Amino acid sequence: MDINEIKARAEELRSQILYHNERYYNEDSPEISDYEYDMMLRELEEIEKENPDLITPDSPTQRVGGAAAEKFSPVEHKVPMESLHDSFSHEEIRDFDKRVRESVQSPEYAVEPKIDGLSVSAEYRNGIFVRGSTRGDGKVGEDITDNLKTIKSLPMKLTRPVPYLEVRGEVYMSIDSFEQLTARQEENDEKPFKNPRNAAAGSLRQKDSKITKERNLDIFVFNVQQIEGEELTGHKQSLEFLKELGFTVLPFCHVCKTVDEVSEKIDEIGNMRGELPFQTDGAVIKVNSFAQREVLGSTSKFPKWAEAYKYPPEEKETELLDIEINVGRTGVLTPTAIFTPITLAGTTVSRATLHNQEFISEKDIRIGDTVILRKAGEIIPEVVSVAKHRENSEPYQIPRICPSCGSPVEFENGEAALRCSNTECPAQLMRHMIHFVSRDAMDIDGLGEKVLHALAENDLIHSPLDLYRLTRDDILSLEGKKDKSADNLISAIEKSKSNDLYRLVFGLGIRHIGQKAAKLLADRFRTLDEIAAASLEDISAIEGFGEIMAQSVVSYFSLEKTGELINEIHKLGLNTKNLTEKQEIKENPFLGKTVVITGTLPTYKRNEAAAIIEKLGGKAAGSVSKKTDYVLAGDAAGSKLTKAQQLGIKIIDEDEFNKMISG
Ligand code: 0OX
Repeated sequence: MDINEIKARAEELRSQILYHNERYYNEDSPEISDYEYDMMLRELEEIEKENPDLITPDSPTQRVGGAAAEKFSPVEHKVPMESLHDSFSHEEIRDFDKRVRESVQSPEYAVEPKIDGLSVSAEYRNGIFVRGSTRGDGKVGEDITDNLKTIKSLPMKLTRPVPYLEVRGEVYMSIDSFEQLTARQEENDEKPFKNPRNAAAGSLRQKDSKITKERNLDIFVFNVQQIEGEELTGHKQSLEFLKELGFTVLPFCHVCKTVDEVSEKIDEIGNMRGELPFQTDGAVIKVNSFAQREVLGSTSKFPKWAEAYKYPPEEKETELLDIEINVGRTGVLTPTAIFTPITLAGTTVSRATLHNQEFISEKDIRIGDTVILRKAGEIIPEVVSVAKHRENSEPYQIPRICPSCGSPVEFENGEAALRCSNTECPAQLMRHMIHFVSRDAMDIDGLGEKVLHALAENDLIHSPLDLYRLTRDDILSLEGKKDKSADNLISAIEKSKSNDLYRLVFGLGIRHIGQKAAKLLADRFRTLDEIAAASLEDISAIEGFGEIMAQSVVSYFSLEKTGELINEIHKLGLNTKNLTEKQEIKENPFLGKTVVITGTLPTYKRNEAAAIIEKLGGKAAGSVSKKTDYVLAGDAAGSKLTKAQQLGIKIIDEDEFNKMISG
């Protein structure tokens, strides 16, 4: 790869990792496995190691972990809750051992499973639990005392009144509890969590600890962070001490003298993983002696006396029984593999997405094949490859006819996806409605897939807006709907009319517009009508908006059908205004001004300068017009600068820009 390709790859990895961070940390809804995430992060770290000038301050490699969220009050960790450096091979464990032996003699290692949960701290005074907090970024976490009190395996009173003790442990949800929770959520038409870890995270971050209690969380305690009145000398000894005090400690911890023994124990734990009642994503290797840990110390991010070993995803063979084709919200046909159920990483799986025709053809996946599946310690299974074709099997082609409406399907603009050409396709409409009512969109309680299907089958709805025309009697006509649930549904639908604008914009299902982009549109234009009237230039100028996204918004709002839809939205009385007050911005030279940035600036990237302007209440626009207040020009500024000069617009360089923002 030449340097430009490397740079582009680093940028791509960075933006993908940031996207997946948001799904993982803030939405508890990851789209990829931890293993895939780790691999991306590692590739980026390697690129940055070899090309340090490509490191950006916002690179995900520069962060220590999930930042403390704002919902709970902050708790400062007197002893930092450090994270672990990851290894993916025995070779790397040997390197770790070599590094350790450079500083200490004859180290003993404790090898234990790495529980896939959330690290927390629990503090005790005179043997009584007084405070619990999340790890946060390792220095500051969130106060989750009430939520930790709901965990039965965490003692509220220790067997001895130790004057002060802070322990660290991993809160997790057992596979059993996770499966029960998923079943309950599906029953109630709620979106289930993707895996036990996310379920544990979502449950621990609840403001209402009654919900946390229902989720049945557990904890394994594995470290003494601080203690008064007791001398501890090693890890194994401290686990025994913790057990005596009434804690549930990690179920296995083997002390090893050699690195070969460490590798053996890592494999032993690895072989056990499938049978354990909780999820593990690796093993942790720790120097046992606390005195030796002191000598080894820490880097800026990790202790030098510990290392995580991440197992490669578990793989298993099964038979591909069929390929099911589903039609998505935008008409895309998605093939799903249906296979003989198998147990993978602790849960039973029988389906996996096959993405598109390209994926199927590249791997030459055929019905009847023996395929290799993996689950990367997660709940989302994937087909890795074909182990064996069935005799006389044929390459699989997705039918070129929509399975829902029989219309022809086409590849669109060189995309890998096949799309149904019928915009009125019932399957598309259904997926569109499911999206419209979903948690991130209009968030209508009690309106899940089952009810929507029943309403559609009874001809009561054909589009999302039909929901606002439903009567109590319509709902009562559905099987199993009683007075109370009909009233609840009607009031939930009514309530959604006053949702904030971004929910409606996201719910419209504009291609390439996720919730974040919908928020940006709502923040920038404030009303639905303003968004609909916005030009391509204005939309493209929003920080965080790419060309494809902006084009998609303009195309969507230029459709006659959309115009009719907006009229209906107004008639039905849905809120179309941004209800979130714009933050008061202090008086400054950019407040309310339109700025065009052109050319290469000495230190800022164009989008960085645009972000500063937007933050100060200005607008960064794409082209120069009479409405432009300033042009911020860098090197090789072309026609925009010329036009600005012709129009007599004030031109500033980066120095002046800096003075204006600071002054
Ligand atoms: C786990 C686990 C996590 C102590 C110092 C750095 C990491 N998830 O099971 N962390 C640690 O150790 C800390 N041990 C574990 N077993």
